[in-house]
Amino acid sequence: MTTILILSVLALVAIAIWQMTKIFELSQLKAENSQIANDTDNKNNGYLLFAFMVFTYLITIFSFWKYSKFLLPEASSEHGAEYDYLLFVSFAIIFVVQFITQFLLHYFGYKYRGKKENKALFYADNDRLEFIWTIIPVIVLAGLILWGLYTWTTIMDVNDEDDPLIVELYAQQFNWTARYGGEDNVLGAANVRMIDINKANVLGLDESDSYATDDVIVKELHLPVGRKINFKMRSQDVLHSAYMPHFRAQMNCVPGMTTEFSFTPIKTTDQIRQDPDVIDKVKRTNAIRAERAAKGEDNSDPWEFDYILLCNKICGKSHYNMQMKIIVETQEEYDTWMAEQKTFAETVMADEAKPAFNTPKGETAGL
Ligand SMILES: [Cu+2]
Repeated sequence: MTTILILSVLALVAIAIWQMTKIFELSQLKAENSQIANDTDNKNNGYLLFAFMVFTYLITIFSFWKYSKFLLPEASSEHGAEYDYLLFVSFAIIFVVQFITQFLLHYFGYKYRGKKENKALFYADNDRLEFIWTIIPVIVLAGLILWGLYTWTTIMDVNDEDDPLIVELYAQQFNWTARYGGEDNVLGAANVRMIDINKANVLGLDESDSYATDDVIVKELHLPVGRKINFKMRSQDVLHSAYMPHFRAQMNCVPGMTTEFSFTPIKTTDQIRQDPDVIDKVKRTNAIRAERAAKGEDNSDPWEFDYILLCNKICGKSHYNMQMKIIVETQEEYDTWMAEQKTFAETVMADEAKPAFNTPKGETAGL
């Protein structure tokens, strides 16, 4: 409310000054009152053009200096490095080209500003120039697109080579559930039509399918480092998007179909926590949280970095909070954790009173 008041006062003051200047101009009858720009006007505009260019360059440098820290840390998946390199090269080209073209645009605007004695030259076209400024972008863009397509097809080649771990990511408004294939690494059949809330069969697993009995349903995703993971995504209600930024992975979750994405995590959670960028981010976040704690506000307990699965499609009003923790650990740690989890047979199929999924330690199950 105060902001609106201040803004209205500022607007009124600006209008008052403008009106007073008008009155002042009208009272100066002898002053030149031409609407046609003279040499001085053109020169001033030329200088302003230069000033604007310097402003854009300075704000670019400022943004790099101030906001680079918000970029993601180094990729934690095998394909991530190439993805990042492609993005870096694209940005570098855009940056260099815009730096040069902005300079030329503003410099020529200044150099050929209006002058009384100047006459415009009639210059219809120049085939060679047009050829040059067409062929250079064509070559650069074709290179980037071909490289991008090659990277895309390599990343999106989801296959069963190298014994991948199969994990289902199940999206619904507004939470994620993950399912492992169990001992046989094969997911049992499932369909939204078979969801049985009374039995807490929340993923709609087919109880008669033998592959489903050893499936493990969890609310915290654990991945063994160095092993290829093949994700199979399903959605219960609307379009969601499984987004794992630190692994440079994203795939839409579409109701009625299964989508796939595959990657190999290369850094454990413990390792990424040692990354200088991550240490810095944790420090900054905890400084803010300490301030909040001092004021007695919420969200003030110290934060520890964790990989995260987010929803990246605006799927409803609690979309912002649709997330699941990801823990990347050694094969041994993963095996120990998996051994503690209950299978689908041990939960839903054995006892109707128990929930059909495992909950992280210290949390109680709820639907
Ligand atoms: Cu969502």
